[in-house]
Amino acid sequence: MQLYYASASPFARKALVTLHETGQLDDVEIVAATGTPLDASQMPTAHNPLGKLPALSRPDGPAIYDSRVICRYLDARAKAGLYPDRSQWETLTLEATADGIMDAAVLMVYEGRCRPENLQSADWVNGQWDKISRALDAITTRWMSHLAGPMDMGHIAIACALGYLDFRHDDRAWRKGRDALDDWFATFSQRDSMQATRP
Ligand SMILES: N[C@@H](CCC(=O)N[C@@H](CS)C(=O)NCC(=O)O)C(=O)O
Repeated sequence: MQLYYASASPFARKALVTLHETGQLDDVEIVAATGTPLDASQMPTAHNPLGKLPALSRPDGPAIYDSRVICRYLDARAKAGLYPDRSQWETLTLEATADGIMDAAVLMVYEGRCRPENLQSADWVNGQWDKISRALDAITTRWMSHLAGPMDMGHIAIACALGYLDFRHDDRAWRKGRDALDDWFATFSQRDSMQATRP
């Protein structure tokens, strides 16, 4: 298999952390790719027509994409149990929350990087941050007991989302007033899979 990957992509990191955690690293070649909505020339568009990372090519079927699909596939392939039956909908909702944080955080970066300065909107960027902020508050009020339980895909996704906030939006100080989430992230970040995939 080949994983199309960029170390700065939190979505690609989700896939790579999942490979680490499920013991499948040796089954995959990591292929570096890069791009933005303005330039897909170095993106694996033959494998993902959307021109986004990650994408995974497989010997036993067509390439698959979207980190949620790839992580679910890798979990099923290794029978790793990262989407436990007893909490399937919670796990998927937590993963969706993390992906939404990443989407908003990536759009904030693209606004500054891909749009001409005179067309950039501070209100729009702040609106993206408001989504992130509400999601972080929801995690601290609703999801800490889930995060305290056995690791599932929700844990991996949230950790990759928080890692991206540190990487790209450190100035927004997401930890302020969210001590429990900060503590959880500090502990989760010690895992080999997280250390090996730091952006
Ligand atoms: N929903 C997708 C989002 C993937 C995504 O947005 N990846 C970014 C990198 S962080 C990308 O490839 N951006 C290029 C673009 O939007 O053209 C997933 O979960 O894989």
